[in-house]
Amino acid sequence: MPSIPVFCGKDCGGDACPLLAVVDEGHVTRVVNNPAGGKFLKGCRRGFNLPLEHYAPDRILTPLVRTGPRGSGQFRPVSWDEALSVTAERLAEIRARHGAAAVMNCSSAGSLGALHSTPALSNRFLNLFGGCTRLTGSWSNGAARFVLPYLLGEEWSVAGFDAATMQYSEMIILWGANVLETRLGCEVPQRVMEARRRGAEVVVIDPRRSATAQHAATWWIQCRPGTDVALMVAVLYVLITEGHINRSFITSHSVGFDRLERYVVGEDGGVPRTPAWAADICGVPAQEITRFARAYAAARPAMLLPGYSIQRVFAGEESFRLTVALQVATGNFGQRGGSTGAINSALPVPRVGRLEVPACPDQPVVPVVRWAEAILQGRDGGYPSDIHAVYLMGSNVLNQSNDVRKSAAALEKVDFVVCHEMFLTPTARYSDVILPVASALEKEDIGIPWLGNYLLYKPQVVPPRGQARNDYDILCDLADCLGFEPAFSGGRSAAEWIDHFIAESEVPDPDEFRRTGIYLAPDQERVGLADFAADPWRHPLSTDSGKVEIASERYEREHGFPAIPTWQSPPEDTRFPLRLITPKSPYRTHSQGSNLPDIRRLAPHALTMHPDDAASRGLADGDLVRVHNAHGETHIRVRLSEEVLPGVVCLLEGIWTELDGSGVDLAGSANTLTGTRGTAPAVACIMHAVGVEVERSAHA
Ligand SMILES: Nc1nc2c(c(=O)[nH]1)N[C@H]1C(S)=C(S)[C@@H](COP(=O)(O)OP(=O)(O)OC[C@H]3O[C@@H](n4cnc5c(=O)[nH]c(N)nc54)[C@H](O)[C@@H]3O)O[C@H]1N2
Ligand SMILES: Nc1nc2c(c(=O)[nH]1)N[C@H]1C(S)=C(S)[C@@H](COP(=O)(O)OP(=O)(O)OC[C@H]3O[C@@H](n4cnc5c(=O)[nH]c(N)nc54)[C@H](O)[C@@H]3O)O[C@H]1N2
Ligand SMILES: [Mo]
Repeated sequence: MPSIPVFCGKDCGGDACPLLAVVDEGHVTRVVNNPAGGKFLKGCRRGFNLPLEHYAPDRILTPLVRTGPRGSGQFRPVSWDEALSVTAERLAEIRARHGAAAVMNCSSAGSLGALHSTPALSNRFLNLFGGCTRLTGSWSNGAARFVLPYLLGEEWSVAGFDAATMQYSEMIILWGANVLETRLGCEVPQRVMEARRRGAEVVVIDPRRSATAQHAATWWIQCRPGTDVALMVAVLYVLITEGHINRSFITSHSVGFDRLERYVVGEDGGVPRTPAWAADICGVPAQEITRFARAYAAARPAMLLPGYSIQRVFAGEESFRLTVALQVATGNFGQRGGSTGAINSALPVPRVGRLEVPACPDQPVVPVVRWAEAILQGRDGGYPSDIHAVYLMGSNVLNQSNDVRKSAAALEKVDFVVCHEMFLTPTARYSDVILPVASALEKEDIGIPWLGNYLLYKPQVVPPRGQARNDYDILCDLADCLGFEPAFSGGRSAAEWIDHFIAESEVPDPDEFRRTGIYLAPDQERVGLADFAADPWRHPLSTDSGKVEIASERYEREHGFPAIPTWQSPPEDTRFPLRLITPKSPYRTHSQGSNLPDIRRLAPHALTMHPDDAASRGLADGDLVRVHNAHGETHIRVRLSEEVLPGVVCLLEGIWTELDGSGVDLAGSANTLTGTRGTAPAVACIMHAVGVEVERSAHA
């Protein structure tokens, strides 16, 4: 049976995993690891489950036009001609009446690759259309991205590391990073497990016994959600007061550590931020904090790998300022087997062509977490435009962004919504036109990894089902209706673009690349900012001082927040004392697969709660509960487990919302409970450590 190289191309932290599709008489029977990826580059169950998605009986196979009210799910099948001409007419009409900025691009990363990238395709299309209102920031790491340039200058974007360098680490600290399940690169799980086998200390800091805490950790530190900053400050306290910090490295590589030091030891007029101080906040015993700080100081080198979870909380900006400060203080910054403590996936990828997005000057922008508010409030509410249409490609925005009810109201308000989708998602139900898209197995592309120095190739494995088409071809036809097809396509078909991208790449043998499905660049052991670490005079950073700005005057000046990172107590609301976390499921990329019974069966959806919290509320395992706060409410079964700390409840993100007539969710969808305020000053989303209360559901 032929085996054909393939990858998912999804936004799942490893969107380029080398896989093989096994095809029997035109049918994909299995997806397995591609041996050309070697011992360390491996796929996960989401990739192996691609056929479930591809062959799903509920895939949308014809264009649809809405017939019932938004959200009702009532549509009629139409021809491609009709769907495209309706879409082009409505968009042109709105542009003529209100200007191109009246269209908001709410696309997301449903598909990634050199060509079939929903973010790049949608921006290219809408910029040529005349512009649109664009969303800025990131669901993923908005707070980290916002703050890191102040510490590291432009070099924040090359401060990651190659996973192969984990072989040199004596200690690996996975701080809010569940790398075995929540992927951050397809090589990391194998490298962490190898490090553990060879005797490295693997410290996992997570309020929940994640798979990584269970299988990879040699030491699991259970910290209350949203309190990592306090823990980091107390670790610094031990390092400073016990003389474990590397003063010469700090002096040669950073500025402002002295200010942070004064804060930590309490010479700023505050209390000394001792382990006992932190223990009260984060629930980690003081002795354990001290023990961890000493072990961290003794390990040479120590790699600190922060997950994004620790910055998707109140004052999330502060956590990545401190992970960097910790790696500088211990001299692990920029060392092989160490890390900068910044975003781990920030390193260049091999040279390859990609679809370009033409610039669009003076484009109105809105922080991603505020997209719905910008629609609901418009110019009168201080937003830059009044939105009349929403364009959606590769996005389940209603489900995946904060405050589902607000998102639904926003999609109800606008005049026109169009989406490119495979499934009738909660977002698609609010669309006027749905354009059916090809699956990952149905399109040729080049895969560009989040983390790693390699490229992948996949041909079209099978032809599209029904009338599905790839996003690129759809947009070419839509651009044709609107009169800018030549500019959009550049005169190339999808296949011609791929040829062109490979010709522009550093891949030495294109035939070999197409045959094996993978190109590994020569250097697999890159260490971000190693040059600067080795010689800060010859390789200064682009910050004002040329060094890491542990204290940033510029940050203080521009945003009015302290120049050094500090612990900021989150607002407390005694009505909602439990802290909700909403991490990723190992079986889904965000909401993808929520509709597939075979995937649902693998892990029945439930709210995880500590037995003590259940006992004090009179709840038993399996009870239907009402989880609620000021943003909304959801009804879901409760699962009792000591996996989570007392005071913490966990609801995996991504389950499709099912709103009843009064806006109550009956499916356990996480974002019915999250708000749109965001962090300050970054305005990044808050999706962990959210206050909620739980009680028995009246629906039971
Ligand atoms: N399986 C799977 N993997 C994915 C994705 C997916 O959808 N599915 N999505 C990808 C994408 S787009 C992104 S941006 C990344 C996101 O990666 P992250 O944001 O890092 O992922 P999460 O799963 O939210 O959280 C990781 C771990 O942190 C823990 N955690 C939650 N809150 C806190 C806290 O306050 N402190 C500490 N110390 N730990 C906390 C959670 O219990 C979880 O085990 O993941 C990528 N990987
Ligand atoms: N509560 C909570 N919410 C979260 C998070 C969290 O940790 N907790 N994580 C956040 C993060 S990090 C992220 S990145 C966002 C992700 O938010 P989204 O990107 O909106 O999430 P997905 O559910 O992956 O939605 C992608 C959609 O694209 C569709 N799709 C798949 N392939 C294609 C294709 O080839 N073309 C097109 N046009 N569509 C395709 C899928 O069917 C799916 O509906 O969610 C955020 N939301
Ligand atoms: Mo993300």
